[in-house]
Amino acid sequence: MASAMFSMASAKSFTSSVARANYQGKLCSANFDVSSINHTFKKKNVNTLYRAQNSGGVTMTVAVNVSRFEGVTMAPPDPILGVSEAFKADTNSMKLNLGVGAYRTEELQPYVLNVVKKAENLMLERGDNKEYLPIEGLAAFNRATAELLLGADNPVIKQERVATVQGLSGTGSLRLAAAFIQRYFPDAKVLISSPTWGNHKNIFNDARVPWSEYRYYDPKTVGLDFDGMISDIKAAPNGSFVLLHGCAHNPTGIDPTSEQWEIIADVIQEKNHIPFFDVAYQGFASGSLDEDASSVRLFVSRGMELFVAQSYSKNLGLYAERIGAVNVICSSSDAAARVKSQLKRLARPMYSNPPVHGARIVANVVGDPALFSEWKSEMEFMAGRIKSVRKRLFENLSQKDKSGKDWSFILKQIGMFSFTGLNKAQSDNMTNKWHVYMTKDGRISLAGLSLSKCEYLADAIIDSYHNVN
Ligand code: KET
Repeated sequence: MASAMFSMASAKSFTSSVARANYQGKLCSANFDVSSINHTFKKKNVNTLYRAQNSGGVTMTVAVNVSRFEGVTMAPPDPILGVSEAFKADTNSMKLNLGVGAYRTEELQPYVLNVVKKAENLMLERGDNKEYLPIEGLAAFNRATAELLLGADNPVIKQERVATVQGLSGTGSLRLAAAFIQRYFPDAKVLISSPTWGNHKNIFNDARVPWSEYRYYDPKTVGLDFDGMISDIKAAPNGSFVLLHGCAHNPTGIDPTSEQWEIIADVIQEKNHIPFFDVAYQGFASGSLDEDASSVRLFVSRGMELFVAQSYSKNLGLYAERIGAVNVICSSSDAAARVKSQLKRLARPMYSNPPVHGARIVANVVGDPALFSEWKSEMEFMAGRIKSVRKRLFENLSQKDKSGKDWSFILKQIGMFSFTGLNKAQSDNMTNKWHVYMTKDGRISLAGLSLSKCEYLADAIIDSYHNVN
């Protein structure tokens, strides 16, 4: 017992005794020598108070400094965001952070888009206020985000069949949709790809939505296990939710072809499943906003009802603004109105209403033709830089690795990441020996790599691949 506190001034005169402590919810006895006690009498420090009858006829009140949180275990570091924490603590000058999917410049510095700065200046000039937003978010943002996703001319927008609610970026939007599923489809499960972005499982677990996996990645071909995917989606109970990455699948960087998307849509329709798209990289896969939304638009054009969670972390670099949206495309405007009302009802006790700053930035950029076209060029530039380091890494690996291993899978993958195929021990070697920080599933973020570091990274990968089992 490290310390104990007496709650009454006269306690100083006590010299002995037995205190009772409430430890992990149970009463237990503890013997201690009062002379060793830290005499702290401030009431605010007292967290466990007991009145003990002293045999000498004096009543004392003893406080024992045992935390109520003894039963709380230490959570492991987050598999993705924890990597950045470890990176910060490393003092080696060669260190590289390829963990989190966050865009860096060629100088490996964070990047604030010019269009974001321009939009922020406009907001300052206008003197926009900081009043609460409505629960569903900023109307101009909700309109802009649905149009960006579906295309401004999409009939479902004109027919008011889209329930859009501003969310706390991609994660918060997924979480809100998961809460909706839990409330209105309590018997349904969600199918998620194997592998997937690490946080998907946490989101559905916390929302108490059961999930299972469908095959997606085939390590033998380092490509899509399309047959496995289709048969797992077919085998799931009718009316399941199928979580799909709209583009730039994380972590594999492998997307279905447009022919394969058609077949996936066929099977989902046959099974009466509900597609649930996670669109976190629109514009980042191909450099084109429209092309990267084509998977979602295909399902919509077939008249299906579906969920889409959107994020502006990557494509507008608004990571810390937490701006995104949930869109539910419904078969009637009446259903959309009801769904929206219930999404609002779920949001209100969770976070009340969303933050305004990022929403205004998106609305300003998308709503102004000049800023919109500048954004597209900046996005193309960012996507282009990632493609150029992807190519350079492939060239360095192919030149340096004399084993004849085919590294061309790196060129076939798209988006921010490369799924290297390195296992956990090999990924540990990348970090421990080479100071290359990455997730333990073998994913590297090419958005955190510069052309000048490709050679060093190739050496690290070759060493880890060939010398570690
Ligand atoms: N979906 C996917 C597929 C995704 O990769 C991310 C983020 C998100 C949603 C959520 O992003 P948000 O900032 O909440 O809009 N992925 C990167 C960052 C993270 O793990 O939070 C990553 O994989 O590195």
